[in-house]
Amino acid sequence: MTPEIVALGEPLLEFNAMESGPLDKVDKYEVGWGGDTSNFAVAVSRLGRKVGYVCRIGDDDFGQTFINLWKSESIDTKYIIKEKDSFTGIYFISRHGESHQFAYYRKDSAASHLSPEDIPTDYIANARIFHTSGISQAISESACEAVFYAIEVARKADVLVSYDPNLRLKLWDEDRARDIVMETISMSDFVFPSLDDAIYLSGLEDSYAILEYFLEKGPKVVALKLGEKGVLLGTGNQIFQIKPFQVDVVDTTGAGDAFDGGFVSAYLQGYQLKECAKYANIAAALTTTGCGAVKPIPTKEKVDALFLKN
Ligand code: KDG
Repeated sequence: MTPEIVALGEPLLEFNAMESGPLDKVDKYEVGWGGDTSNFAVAVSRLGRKVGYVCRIGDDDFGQTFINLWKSESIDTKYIIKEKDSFTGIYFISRHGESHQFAYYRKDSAASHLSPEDIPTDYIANARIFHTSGISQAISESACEAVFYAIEVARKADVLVSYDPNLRLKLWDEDRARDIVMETISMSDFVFPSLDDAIYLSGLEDSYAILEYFLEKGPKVVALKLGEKGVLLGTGNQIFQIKPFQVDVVDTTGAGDAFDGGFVSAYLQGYQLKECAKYANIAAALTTTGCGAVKPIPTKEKVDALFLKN
């Protein structure tokens, strides 16, 4: 049976430096899981919705830890392809206080070999929401084609398309990135850019102007993630300001992915769009209270309780 949400992208094993500073000075890392769309799938599942993940992984131990993670998180793994003689990508996080930078080891990874032939068309066509990201498009040309093909399948079947531009300019050429991301935004229903990505893509500074710029391209909903300033939500004819949810921030990795997962989960629970943004904002804030992309993603019980109180 198809889950209500299907996500497509690249999982990456995470090595998070346990001390601030450059990686040549670090001698302790915490190992965790990452990859924006896999983080999204974990968030959706912890928030009580059924989700399936589509990707390629290597036939290595790191690929196996992902299978173990997804199974333990009740994420459907039916369309995970284990590629023989290939590897699962990894990244290191160097920490600078609350902020961080990624060093990737992913070129030619199994996930970068994704292509349109890997896309399970019926699986996506029978879902309610399909989610993907700019990172999934950046990793290779064939993966980018796979993303566009999956979006077309979703659109033809009236499945909502959810998209996080997640610009990683280390991974692809800037002009190509801008063209592809803007084209994808125009094909999506829900778009979840961070403020930095939105400023870069639009060339604008003002959040309201940015929102208008994106909404004119066609999406039904744009939630501009403003980090410590909360969220600005545009829905075609209305704009809502969602105030930040105060927490003690430890590590912001994965917070944007948890936001996306929180939004679509709340949407499927039947919440109004403004409530979805508020719910997502809480899920994202809680994700910053621990180290790593996946470990701190909260459960439905935790987010529900805070949502009802605030
Ligand atoms: O949002 C967190 C992700 O950026 C992280 O898990 C790594 O997917 C990742 C990437 O490609 O940057």
